[in-house]
Amino acid sequence: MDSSTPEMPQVFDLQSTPDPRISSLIAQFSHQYGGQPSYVSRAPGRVNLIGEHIDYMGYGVLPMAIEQDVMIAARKNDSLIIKITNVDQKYKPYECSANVDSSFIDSSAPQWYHYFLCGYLGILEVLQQRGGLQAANFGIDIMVCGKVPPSAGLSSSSALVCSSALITYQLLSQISLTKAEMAQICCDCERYIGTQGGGMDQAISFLAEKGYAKGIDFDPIRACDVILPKGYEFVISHCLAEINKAATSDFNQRVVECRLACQCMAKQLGLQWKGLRKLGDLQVQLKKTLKEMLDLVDELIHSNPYSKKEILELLEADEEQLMTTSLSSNTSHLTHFKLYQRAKHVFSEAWRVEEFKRLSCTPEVDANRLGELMNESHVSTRDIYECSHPDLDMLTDLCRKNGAIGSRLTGAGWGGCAVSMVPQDFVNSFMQTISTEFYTTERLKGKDIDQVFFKTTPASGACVYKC
Ligand code: ADP
Ligand code: NG1
Ligand code: MG
Repeated sequence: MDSSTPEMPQVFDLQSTPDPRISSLIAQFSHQYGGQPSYVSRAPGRVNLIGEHIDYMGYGVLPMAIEQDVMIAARKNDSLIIKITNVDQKYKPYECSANVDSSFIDSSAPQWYHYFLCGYLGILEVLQQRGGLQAANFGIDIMVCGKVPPSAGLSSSSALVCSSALITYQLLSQISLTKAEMAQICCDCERYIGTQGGGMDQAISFLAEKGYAKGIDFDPIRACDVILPKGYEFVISHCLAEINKAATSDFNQRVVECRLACQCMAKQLGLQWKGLRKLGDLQVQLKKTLKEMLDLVDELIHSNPYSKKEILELLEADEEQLMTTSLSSNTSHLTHFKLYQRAKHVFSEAWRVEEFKRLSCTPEVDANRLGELMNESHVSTRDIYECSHPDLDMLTDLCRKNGAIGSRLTGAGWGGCAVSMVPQDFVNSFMQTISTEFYTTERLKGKDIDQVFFKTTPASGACVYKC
């Protein structure tokens, strides 16, 4: 791997960058496998400041990487077997042939090691397509150490997938891939787990830079720096409800509802609807502004849920066709779809991202307005996208009442974390009050408060350490 340009994931020499956590991971690896790893990869989780559930519709988002990451220590073995272990005993060890394919990942019953296999397969397939690799003639010893709170909207899944792809890439090292290419590969291969995400998490995990939030755009994936207002802190608070997005159909249901909204609008406008899957692409074809798209939703879509029968009639399609053009295996059973509400959220949220980016680069930035946009985003995800959780709503309310100028759910939702924008002068009293009022012993159930409630600043992107 060539790490000589900023476009490539960086490789550091561990001798010159000692780190106690890496040393501990290496020691545990050596104990498990009887020898040192060749490399350790690290990929961060992220907090999304604004732009929720719009990446998969082609719209830009505004995340920053967090300090918490997933590290993987690895070396090749000559057994043709991948041995996967985790420093956390709750994730049981697993072994499989190095010659697996994506059908091996059972999306109806996702397991933790499937996320590793997603990243591994993403790279293996690229090597098969571009590097002429026929079959794996190697095995790999793996040990994972993750610090991103899992199932909490901080992207622990993608940190694991990206770290896996990066270590596989480094170990097999046959072709050169840029950070943006790695991000796209990881966006595609994480879908093997079943969720049809849009690429935000993988993009920020690779393209993050210390000190900067990033405006991320898609098709192709690219990132630009976003300056955050001075005098404010971003605080992450976990409402302590966890949800694994691959284990339920909620996430894909939202993706499918947006896709159907796009296709039903396109059909009524006489466009070729079958190839259209993203509201962002529909907007480009129509050459309209986001405000005009919001009006178009009022004109073309009714606010009652659509039955599957009504959609089939509108699209002049049969069930089989709808399966290939629009649905996923875990949404084929659904009988009703909320097209109006989902499309309204997507266009309005895309507009809020644009507004947030525009305002944050003005010289006299109006931080209160940025906070308002975050609050409006929360209301939209809660009320019309219906992806919040009562505890998360209560927590964001509490944050606003105690000094946050903006507070919203971050990540997919249905539980997980809020991100709040808090004036620096109030942040200590804010942290104190939320600790006492929300993080009671009964709620924490033995969890360490520092791992679920913390200030964050933009961290750096994925990299590799040579052992
Ligand atoms: P998130 O919002 O954190 O991305 P997801 O539901 O997408 O939540 O993914 C959570 C899943 O990722 C977990 O159920 C687990 O399978 C996997 N995972 C996350 N962190 C780790 C870890 N440290 N070790 C093993 N698996 C992990
Ligand atoms: P989390 O909560 O990290 O699993 C998911 C998607 C993102 C994005 C957000 C909502 C994946 C891998 N991640 O994030 O692409 O759609 O929800 O904005 O599917
Ligand atoms: Mg995830």
